[in-house]
Amino acid sequence: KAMERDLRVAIQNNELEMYYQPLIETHGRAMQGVEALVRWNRPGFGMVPPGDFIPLAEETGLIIPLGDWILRTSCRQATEWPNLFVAVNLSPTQFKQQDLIGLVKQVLHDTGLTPNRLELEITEGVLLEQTAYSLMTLRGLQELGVRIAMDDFGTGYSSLSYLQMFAFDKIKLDQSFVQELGKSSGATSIVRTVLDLGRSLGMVTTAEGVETASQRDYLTQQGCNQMQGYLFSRPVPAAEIKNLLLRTY
Ligand code: G
Ligand code: G
Ligand code: MN
Ligand code: NA
Repeated sequence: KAMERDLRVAIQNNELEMYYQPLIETHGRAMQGVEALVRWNRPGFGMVPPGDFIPLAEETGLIIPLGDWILRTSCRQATEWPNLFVAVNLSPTQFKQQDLIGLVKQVLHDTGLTPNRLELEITEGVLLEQTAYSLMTLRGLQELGVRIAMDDFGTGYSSLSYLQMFAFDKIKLDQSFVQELGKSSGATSIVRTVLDLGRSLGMVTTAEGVETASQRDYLTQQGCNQMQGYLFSRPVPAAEIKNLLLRTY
């Protein structure tokens, strides 16, 4: 397929770029970290969203070199923002790749990023099979000093049992619940309950997809630790993060 060929070339030719979206600490309303989100400026096509090419990269195995590039680039760029952490998404194939722990260790060493400034985001789909192996991998990453976030929390099938089994450092409440706040009492209860649950398990809670001041205010009132969404900032190129650091939210 043409897209597969082009993606292969793109990884070699630097057509990919990392964008970063601020994560805001609720009380101080200051940027505490960023989520790294990959973009592909495909010649002749313009910006291709990751939802279109990450699945292709997963199917073709290109996710391994692509994921390596994403992790390295994100860690290197994060060293320019001394007080921020960087959160990098790991796809299922990346999570299961040979010696992921060795790769993360090597990238931290090569870039000089302190381990406690790296967060890895995984979805529960990653954990569905090979539970023993997944547990070992998660523990090994945490032993490096890296934090693990459960992404898109609430959208999968077995979220609660995974929370019991795996000691995540953070849960990221999926944006679908945040966007229903104030519209459906069910979603409002779910948000409150997930935040309580995260807190009682000693996990940091983050809400994604915050778009309105009333969503922000409800999440603040419910003790959500961090927020992310268009209300604060869209994902931006690396060069723009320094300007956003001076802003209040
Ligand atoms: O950036 P955007 O909101 O369009 O991302 C769409 C989807 O692509 C999300 O599910 C996101 O997790 C995924 N995605 C974005 N960037 C990366 C990345 O660097 N690595 C992986 N594995 N997935 C990513
Ligand atoms: O699946 P994951 O959570 O990794 O991906 C985050 C996705 O959510 C990215 O595609 C990002 O661009 C998108 N996103 C971030 N903030 C908002 C928001 O406020 N509203 C919406 N609709 N999408 C958002
Ligand atoms: Mn994510
Ligand atoms: Na998410």
